Amino acid sequence: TNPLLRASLKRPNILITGTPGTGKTTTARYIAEATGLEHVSVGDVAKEKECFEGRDVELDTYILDEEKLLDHLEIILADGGKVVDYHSCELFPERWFDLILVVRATNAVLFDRLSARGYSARKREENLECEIMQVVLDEALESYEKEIVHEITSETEDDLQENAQRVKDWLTQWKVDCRD
Ligand code: DAT
Repeated sequence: TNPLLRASLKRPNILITGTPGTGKTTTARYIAEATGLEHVSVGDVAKEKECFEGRDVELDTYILDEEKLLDHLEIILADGGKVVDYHSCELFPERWFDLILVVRATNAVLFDRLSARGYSARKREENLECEIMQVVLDEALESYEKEIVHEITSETEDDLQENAQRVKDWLTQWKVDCRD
């Protein structure tokens, strides 16, 4: 397609991903507020549109109807300008996103947050291991161009401001690049 047309019609979509508890939702909300982009919680869309096939009792999670979820998301993301948050990233088509932020957390921070959430010991351990093994980061690097994948942290108010500023700067550059 004509890049000029694309630039004038489309805004970028940004994916905020990471292990549960790392700070995706907090970061995505803050970035949306700071940039004027719209926050889309994939978990909320899945719930609203009932994209579940059942419940995994052992893992204490829902079983996702991926196809149904992706169909709904495709429509939501079509016009761009969305800040999407989800704890996984390999299920989405690569073309959907222009920037991928992987939120990382230290073991101690994540342990406290997951405990505060009332996660079972098993679920907490699984998520801690996921973070230690950098599962989501590797997933992102395998699913998207390395150049658009960035690690960030979200522990303090300063982090939120800094991350939002980075995205604002990135958006400015993105618009310039689209004009070229
Ligand atoms: P996620 O969406 O990745 O599961 P979250 O955004 O709900 O994580 O954050 C988990 C907890 O950590 C929540 O109590 C808010 C807190 N938190 C996240 N980022 C923070 C930050 N930059 N400063 C202070 N608290 C933060």
